[in-house]
Amino acid sequence: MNEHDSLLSLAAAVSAPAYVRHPRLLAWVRDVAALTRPDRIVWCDGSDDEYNRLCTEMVASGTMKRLNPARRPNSFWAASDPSDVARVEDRTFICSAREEDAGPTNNWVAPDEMRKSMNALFDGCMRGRTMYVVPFSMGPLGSHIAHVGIELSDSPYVVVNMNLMTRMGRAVYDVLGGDGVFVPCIHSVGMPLAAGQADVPWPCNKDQKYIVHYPESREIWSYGSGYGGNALLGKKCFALRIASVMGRDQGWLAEHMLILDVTSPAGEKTYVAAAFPSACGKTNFAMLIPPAGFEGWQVSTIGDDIAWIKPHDDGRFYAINPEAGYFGVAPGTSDESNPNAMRMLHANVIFTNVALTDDGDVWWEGMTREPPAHLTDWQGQSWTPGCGRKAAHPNARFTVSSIQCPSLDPHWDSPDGVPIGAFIFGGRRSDTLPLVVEASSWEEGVYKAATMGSETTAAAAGKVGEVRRDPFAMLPFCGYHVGDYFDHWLKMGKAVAQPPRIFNVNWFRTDENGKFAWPGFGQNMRVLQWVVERCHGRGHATATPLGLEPGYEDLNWSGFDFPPDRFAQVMNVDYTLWRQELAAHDQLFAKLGAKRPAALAYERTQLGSKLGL
Ligand code: TSX
Ligand code: MN
Repeated sequence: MNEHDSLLSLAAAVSAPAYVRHPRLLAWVRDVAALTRPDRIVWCDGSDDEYNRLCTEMVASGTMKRLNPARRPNSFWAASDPSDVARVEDRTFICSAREEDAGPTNNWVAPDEMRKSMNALFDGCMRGRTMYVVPFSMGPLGSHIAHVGIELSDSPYVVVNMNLMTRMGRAVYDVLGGDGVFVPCIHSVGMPLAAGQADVPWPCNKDQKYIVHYPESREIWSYGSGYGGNALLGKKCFALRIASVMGRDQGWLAEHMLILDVTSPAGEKTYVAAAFPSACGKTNFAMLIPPAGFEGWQVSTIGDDIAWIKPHDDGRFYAINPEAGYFGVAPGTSDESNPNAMRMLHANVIFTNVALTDDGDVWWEGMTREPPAHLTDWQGQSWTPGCGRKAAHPNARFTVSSIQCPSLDPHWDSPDGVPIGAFIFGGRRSDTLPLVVEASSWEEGVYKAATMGSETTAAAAGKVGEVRRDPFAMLPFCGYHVGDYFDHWLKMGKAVAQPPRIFNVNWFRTDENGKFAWPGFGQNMRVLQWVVERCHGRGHATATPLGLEPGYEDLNWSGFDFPPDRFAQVMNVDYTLWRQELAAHDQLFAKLGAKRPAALAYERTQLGSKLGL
């Protein structure tokens, strides 16, 4: 057989459309189908017809409900199995050849051993189901910063979510051509159907879940869950865990960061990338609306979760948002916390694990001050305000395409990316960290990002108020040894002539009564303006032991009454607390052993002596 004929017979064997001309991809699909035994293979083209057809099928099968078109046009409600409501960090594995390359923050299993387990689990696991072939680009199609993935999944819910969250569809095959590189992503809900066996609304495997990454061969295998980051493999698995390894090897950064633009009244644009741990309101910050006193200022959104950042010839870093949609936490989202998000959710949304109103709309805790008098909760039970249960699951989500975001930046889809002026690292700390501080050097900024932490809230596991270290907000997402990751960041500061300035922020300082001392939300614009001014060599700062800080007069208080003594409170540094804080840093670095970069050991010594501790 000649090459053309063998391509045709390979394509015929897996019923591929003629526009797929990639022998390695076809052979991989054939091999996965031979292992998992789906009843049929469907090649997804990303069209609206396909999206509508799959949603209609899922309504018929009971996986989704169509919301009242008068209230929430073209939108759907899905409820997961109660055992499948979040990412499963203890079931997430980095299977590098050497255990040392996974490091102390990841679960590791030897790749050979894991492949044996995966081959056994995936053997026949798609029986009775359809295997969808989902081509997607993380980043603008054909961008030099973007990368392609193909997800094979037996979940139609995954397909429609990938349609909203990524650049998904037929055009990806044009980018791939006959031998382009793609990250193979295999996903199964892990619940094969015997002949005649009825399906359930949310198939998953209650007993076995595995989220497996092979960093050297850049493959993802996910089993047993249909939810979020466990199943939409372009997001945390590819765009963070696998991409962080690609970035280490190729000289770029894959980060858990939002990207926003600040445009001044004079039209000066400054792009900012910011990392926050969970429960800090990242999506709210990405869609911030400047408050009274900031007439003529504009904040626009490039992304709310992930940034891929590359050094550029002009001496700056350029960043893209690899995603094309938002998979956001619904509870807490309201006209007060995030009006842009509420407008974005008016139509064309998939809601998962929120409550249903009696007139076929959605509701979640924090959406309105007064809850409706009656709801159907996320588990389908009748709900009234006094019943003692939450109506929506705390990790309930919306899935929506970026193009619906009212504050979307005009350059959000630019293949070149946007030039980054500042990095911001945030945390949730009731004390210890001031409202804002600028690092005096790249190395000092890396030290602070490496040691950042967040106090746990009711939504997270563990004791409330406990500080959990979350370096760069990447703890669950770094695909290699976190000590090597710090080292990579130190090196990247030298990859560009003008590295961005690095800032730390903390919106969550409390007063003597335990109440939030900073109003947050839109008022964070005052901090953001100071950050932007500093990036342009303007704006005043004073050197302190923790870094460069604004004085009261250095922030713009126009349109807002916030007296100097309250500002002093949110900027206050308590040296007694810092003794404990430094001890906690030392504990963190002790876990790195020989992988602790010398530059960070130096920064620790400097900080201790500046604080006199
Ligand atoms: O998202 C938040 N941001 C960033 C907004 C751009 N949240 C919500 C966090 C949970 C996801 C915040 N919560 C922020 C914040 O800046 N600050 C706070 C704390 C806070 C909560 C309520 C008030 C004030 C501060 N309310 C009143 O002062 C009335
Ligand atoms: Mn995230």
